[in-house]
Amino acid sequence: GGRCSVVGLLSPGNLCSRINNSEGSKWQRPRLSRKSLMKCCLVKWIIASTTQQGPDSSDNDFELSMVRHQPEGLDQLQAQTKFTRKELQSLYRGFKNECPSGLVDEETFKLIYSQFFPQGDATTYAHFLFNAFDMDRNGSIRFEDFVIGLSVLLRGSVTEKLRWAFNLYDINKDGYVTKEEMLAIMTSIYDMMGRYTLPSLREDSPFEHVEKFFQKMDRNRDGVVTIDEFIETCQKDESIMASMQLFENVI
Ligand SMILES: [Ca+2]
Ligand SMILES: [Ca+2]
Repeated sequence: GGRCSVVGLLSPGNLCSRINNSEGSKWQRPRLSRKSLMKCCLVKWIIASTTQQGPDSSDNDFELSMVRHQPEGLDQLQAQTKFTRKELQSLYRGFKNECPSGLVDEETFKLIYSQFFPQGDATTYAHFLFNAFDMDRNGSIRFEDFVIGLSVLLRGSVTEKLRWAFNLYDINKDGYVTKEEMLAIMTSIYDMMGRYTLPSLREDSPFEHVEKFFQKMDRNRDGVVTIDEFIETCQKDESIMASMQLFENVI
């Protein structure tokens, strides 16, 4: 099917295969494959658009007439991301197809996620996710920012991913994650996944989850979680890390 296999991805085994936790040994670079790329909704969204194209479509004309924002040179993007040149090219091709203006807006994110998660309400989650990608907060995401974000999420180190997650959780981007912010993100993910959430997750409400996380993460008990607290706690606590994985499975 064309849907994200949320349930399969949520299993803790998925996490363990990616992180070698013995004696805090180093993050191992995952094997890169098209299959792993295609687990990502955003990637599926743009790749699908190019494969649906008819054989008679004229790419050259399309590029000349429609593309207003060229990427900053593939060389530079290749250096900034962990994508190959070929991957960047196909991502760009799909991106141009879906977004001829060269920019993605929040509405598009909402459409993408409501397509992948039709059983729930993806509106709020799409809003938060969009804001995490939209670094300069101008309401649109350029191709460059889009692939740099994807590169971190799909192929970044654990620390890079956690930094990205922190940025997602820090809704007002003030450098601190409050319990309310964490609850808002978790609730939005639960809302989006609807009835396809794992039974074990359904039993715990988002509120209970957040309470547990927050107790562990707010090490100095000042009511907010900093990036250092976040990263340290996540890296030391396997169960938190597994739960943090939740967000990674809905991108
Ligand atoms: Ca905040
Ligand atoms: Ca704190």
